[in-house]
Amino acid sequence: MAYFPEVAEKVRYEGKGSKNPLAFKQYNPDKVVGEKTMREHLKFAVCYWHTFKATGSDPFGLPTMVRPWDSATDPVQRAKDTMDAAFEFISKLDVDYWAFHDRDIAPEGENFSESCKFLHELVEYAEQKQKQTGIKLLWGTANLFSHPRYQAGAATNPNPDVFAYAAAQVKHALDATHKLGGAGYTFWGGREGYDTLWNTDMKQEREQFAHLLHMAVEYAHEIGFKGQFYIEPKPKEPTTHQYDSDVAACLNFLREFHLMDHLKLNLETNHATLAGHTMQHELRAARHANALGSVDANTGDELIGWDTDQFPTNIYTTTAIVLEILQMGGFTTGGLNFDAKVRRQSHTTEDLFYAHIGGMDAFARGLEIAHAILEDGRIQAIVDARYAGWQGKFGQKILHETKNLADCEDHVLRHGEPTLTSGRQELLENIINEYIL
Ligand code: XLS
Ligand code: NI
Ligand code: NI
Repeated sequence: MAYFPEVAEKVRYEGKGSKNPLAFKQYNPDKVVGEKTMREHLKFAVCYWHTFKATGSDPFGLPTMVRPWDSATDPVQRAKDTMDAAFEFISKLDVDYWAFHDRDIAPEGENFSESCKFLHELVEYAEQKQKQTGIKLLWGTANLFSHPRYQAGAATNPNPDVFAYAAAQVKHALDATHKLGGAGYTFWGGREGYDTLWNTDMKQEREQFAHLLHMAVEYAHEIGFKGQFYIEPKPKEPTTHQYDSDVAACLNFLREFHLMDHLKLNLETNHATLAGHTMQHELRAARHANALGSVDANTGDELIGWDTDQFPTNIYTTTAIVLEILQMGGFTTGGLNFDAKVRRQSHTTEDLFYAHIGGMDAFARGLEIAHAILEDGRIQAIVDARYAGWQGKFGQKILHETKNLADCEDHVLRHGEPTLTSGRQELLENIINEYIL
C-alpha cells in the first residue's frame, strides 16, 4: 500500500523556474559543487520522531495530523506500518539517511523485557527496509525523557534505579544502532538538568551523567560499534536548565570528565537560538575545538521562544551553516538531519514533502553560496587584513617571545595612541548579499 500517493516515484530536480510544488528548485543531487556532489556534501537525513510520529498536539490542543499508518490497533503492527510509511517517504524524497529514537520505532511494552522484544523485532524489520532501499542510518538514540519514570531525569536521576533503567535502555539502543550500521549515536539531555536548584544536587547529577557516557563508550567498544558518539546541546525545555546547555558548556563538561576523545557535538539551530547564540557561533565554537560532528537542521520562531523545530528556509542561516561545514572539510560521520516538524495546521501528508523539499532547497542554495564565498575569498581577505598586525613583527613578538606588561608599556610609550581601523560590518553584509541576491 502506498501512504504517499501524491508522489508517484521520486521527487525530482526541475530547476529554478519550475512551479511544481513537489519538485526541487535548487537541490540537484548530482550537481558537483567543488569536489563533491550536493548529495555528498549535504547528507540529508529524515528524522523519524517528528515526521512520522508527531501528532500535532500542543499544550492547548489535541492531535491534528492525518497519518494513515497510525490506525492499526496492535501496537507492533502500527509500528511496522509506520516503518513502511517512513521508508516509502524517505525513498520518494530521495534522501539517503534516517535517524530515530528506540521508542519511535517500537512501542514500550508491559515491562522492560517486552519493550526490548518489540525493539528487536522492529530493528530486524528496519534492517530489511534498509537493504531494500539503500537508505542508511545517520544516528540512533534512546528516548530517555518521555516516560514518567524519567520525570526527574535519566542518567541524572536522584534514584539509582532510574539510572540503571536508562543505562539498560542505552545498551539496547546501542545494539540497535550497531545492528543497523549507524554512523553515529546521539545523546540529547532531555531531562538531564533541573527544574529547580532547591531540590537538586548538581555536582552529583553531572557526575552521574558523565558516568553513563563512559559506560556507553565502554559498551560500544565491547560490541565493536565504531560509530561516532554525539552530545546535543540545548539550554532548557523541558527542564529549566539542561547541563549540556550550549557548545561551551558541553565542551567544558566533556573536558572535565575526560570524554573529549569519545564524543563530538550534534548541533541544532533552534537550540543555539534558545541558548542566546547564533547557530554560526555554536558551529564555530565546536569546529575550533575539533568537536563539530553533525547538525540537526531546523529553525526556531523568533517571536515564540520555544523549541518550535521548524523547517529551515532562511538562506542566510543555511549559508552560514554550510560555510562552517565546508571550513571543517565537510561531514565525515555526520549529516544534516531534519529535526523539524510541520506546523499543527499542516496536517496532510503532502505537507511533509513541502517541508522537506523547502529545507533541502534552502541548504542546496546555501551550499552554492558558501562555496562561492570561499572560492572568491574576499570576505576572508577582509578578516585577514583585520588581524594582520598579529602576523607582523610586534604581534608575533607578543605571542611567541616573553613579552611582559612592562614591554607593552614601553611599546605604548614609543608608539602612542593605536590607529583605529574600521570593522567593515556593513561592507561584509553587503558582500554576503551580493552572493545571495
Ligand atoms: C529535542 C532534541 C531531540 C534530539 C534527539 O529538542 O532536538 O529531538 O535531537 O533526542
Ligand atoms: Ni535535535
Ligand atoms: Ni530541538
